[in-house]
Formats: sequence, C-alpha cells, structure tokens
Amino acid sequence: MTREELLEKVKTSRPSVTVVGLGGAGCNIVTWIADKKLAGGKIIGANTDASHLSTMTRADKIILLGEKLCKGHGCGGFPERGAEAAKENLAEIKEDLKGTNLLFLVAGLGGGSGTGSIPVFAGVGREAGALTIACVTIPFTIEMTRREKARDAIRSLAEVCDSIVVIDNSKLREVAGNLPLKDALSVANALVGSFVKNLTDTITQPSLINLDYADLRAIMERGGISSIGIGEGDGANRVEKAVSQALSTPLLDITDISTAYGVLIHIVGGEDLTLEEVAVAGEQIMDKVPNTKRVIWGAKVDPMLTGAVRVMAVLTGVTCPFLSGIAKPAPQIPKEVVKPLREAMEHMAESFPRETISRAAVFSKEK
Ligand SMILES: Nc1nc2c(ncn2[C@@H]2O[C@H](COP(=O)(O)OP(=O)(O)OP(=O)(O)O)[C@@H](O)[C@H]2O)c(=O)[nH]1
Ligand SMILES: [Mg+2]
Repeated sequence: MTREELLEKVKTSRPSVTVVGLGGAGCNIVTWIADKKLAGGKIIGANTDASHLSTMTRADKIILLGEKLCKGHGCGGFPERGAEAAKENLAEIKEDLKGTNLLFLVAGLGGGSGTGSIPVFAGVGREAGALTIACVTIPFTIEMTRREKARDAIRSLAEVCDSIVVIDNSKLREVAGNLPLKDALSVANALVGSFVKNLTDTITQPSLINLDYADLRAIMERGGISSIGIGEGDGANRVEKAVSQALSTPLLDITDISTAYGVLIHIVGGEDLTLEEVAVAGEQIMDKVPNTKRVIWGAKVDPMLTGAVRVMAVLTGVTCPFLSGIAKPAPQIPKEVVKPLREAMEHMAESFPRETISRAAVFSKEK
C-alpha cells in the first residue's frame, strides 16, 4: 500500500460521529457543545417546539419533529406525543443517521419531546449499526411525576441503546445548591456536553483512531446504565486526588461501584502532565474497582491548564436503586467534597479548550 493510499484509508476509516439534542434541554446541551466546537462530528437539534428550535443557529441540521401532530408548539410533557411526533420524521431521521458509527443522543428526561423521541432515534441508530449512547438527565426529586416518566423512559431506552449515561439533577442540586436555576442548568449542560465532547475529541484524533474507537466500543457496547463522576486535583498526587474524587462521587446513585462492568477515565492536564502520572492513574483505578472487566483511560494535554488536572470517570454496567424501584433516600454527597466538586464543575462549565488540544492518547487494560 502506498502512503497516499494509507492516508486515504485513515480518512475513510475515521469513525463518523453524530450528536443529536432532543427536546428543549437536549437542544440546549448540544448548543453548548457547538459553541465549544466539536472536532469531527455532526450536530443535530430536534424538537417539536419550532420557536426553541429556531434558536439553534449553530447546529449542522435541525429537525422539527411531528409538524402535523404538534404544529410546532411542543408536546406539553406527554412522551407518547413525543414518540408519535418522531415517527412522523422517521424517513428523515434514517437518512440523517446513515453511516454514523458513534451516535450520542442527548435529552433532559421528564418532558414530552425529548423523553418520547429518544427511543425512536436510538432504534434507528442501532439499526444503522451505530454504537448508540444516550446521555440523559433525570428530573429533580420535586418533579415527582416527571421522575416516574424518566424511569419508564430509561427502561425502554435500555432495550435499544448500548449505554445510557444518566445524571441525576438532584445530585447536581446537592453540588450546585444555591446557584440560580439558570446557572445550575448551565453547569448540567456543561457536564453532559463535556462528556460527549471529551469522548468525541479523543476518538477523532488522527493517530490512534481505530484503537480508540474499538476500545470505546468494547466498553460502551451493551454497557447498560452508566454513571459519571468528575474530579480535579493540584499539587502533589494531583492525579490520584482527581481520580479518587471522580470515582467516589458519581452523579447518579449506584448500588456498588465495585460491580461496574467497565470504567473509562478521561484525564486533562497541562504541558506538565507526565506519562508516569497517567500510568499511575490506571493502576489506581484498577485498585479501586477491582471487579471491573475493562478499564480504558485517555489523557489529553491542554496547554491552558498548568499545575492542575481534571478527570472525568464513566462507570458502565452499574445498578441504580432509583431505576430498580427501591425508594430508599439516596445518601448525600459528603459535605467536605461538595465545594471541590462544585469548583470542578464550574471550571468545566466556564473553560474548555478551544483549539488548544495538542496531544491525546488512549491506554487500555483488559482483565
Ligand atoms: N440540563 C438541563 N436540563 C433541563 C433544561 N431545561 C429543562 N431541563 C430538565 O429537562 C426536563 C425536560 O424538559 P424539556 O427538555 O424542556 O422538555 P421537552 O423534551 O422539550 O418536552 P416538552 O416541552 O414537553 O415537549 C425538565 O424536567 C428538567 O428537569 C436545560 O436547559 N438544561
Ligand atoms: Mg419543550
């Protein structure tokens, strides 16, 4: 094979990524991602609400769902309507998702449009052979009936998605507590947004693509319910601190961290981040989650970030009392970690590397 042929091969084998925001919250989250520039992926906004959709000026494509049924007015909190609406656009959705290898579906569960349409999009993605990952938030504890709807939606999503990354808004409230609602929601948007952006950027970096995509697929394919945690550290043992925090405060209550099927860790540090630190992080994760079948960890250098490291952990294949229908009050996030966690989230919300990522690597370990 000539070098030209090889370069052509690299280009054509690069995984194609599509990120779809569904409903009001989903569209807001993908707008955050579009603002930060997603490397090598297509962004679609889909909603039954025409006026909200018209604000999505940065999406590559917008889809007005169920124009006949909802007449551009939204679906008033009824997921059945959201599902019917999406079915009206089935042919268009199939066309838009054709050829996608990695599909992220983003929504705030609890309303009508996002909650109802997400399983329809997931079904299409799965049929097209894409690794289909839903990233959803579940409503605040006070939104009782909405939480019930979200639970039903996650159960039906489990049939059609590879992994469902769930963030509990109530957990966010413990951290973001007295922030004004708009700011608390933008922290949530940044958190879901950076999860999607981190993974997408990592696997679309030219050098290690196939390995990265295959690794991601191995961990997220049929991964079930997943939870994420974030951490930040500086000074001595900064990676250790950040990894510990990320693993110990997931944003969805899970029954037992040590039963997670897979763990994916994403580390971002400044130019001073050493390979040794990154390698130690991997060993540390293995110690903390001893029964895990697969661990992958990636590191990225952001020259803007000197001295500190930021970590995002994804635990796949977890069980969660809320989803199992156990109405036990969730344990609170320990007081001493609320402040650092909140700072880490706020940092994530405000600063994100623009074109500054200079290197990326992925490591993997299988047991
Ligand atoms: N992260 C985040 N969550 C939000 C935002 N707005 C609303 N939510 C949450 O998402 C849930 C669903 O709200 P929407 O996305 O507005 O609902 P929708 O899918 O547009 O559904 P309908 O308006 O009924 O058609 C709410 O119950 C909130 O918990 C937002 O901007 N960001
Ligand atoms: Mg809406």
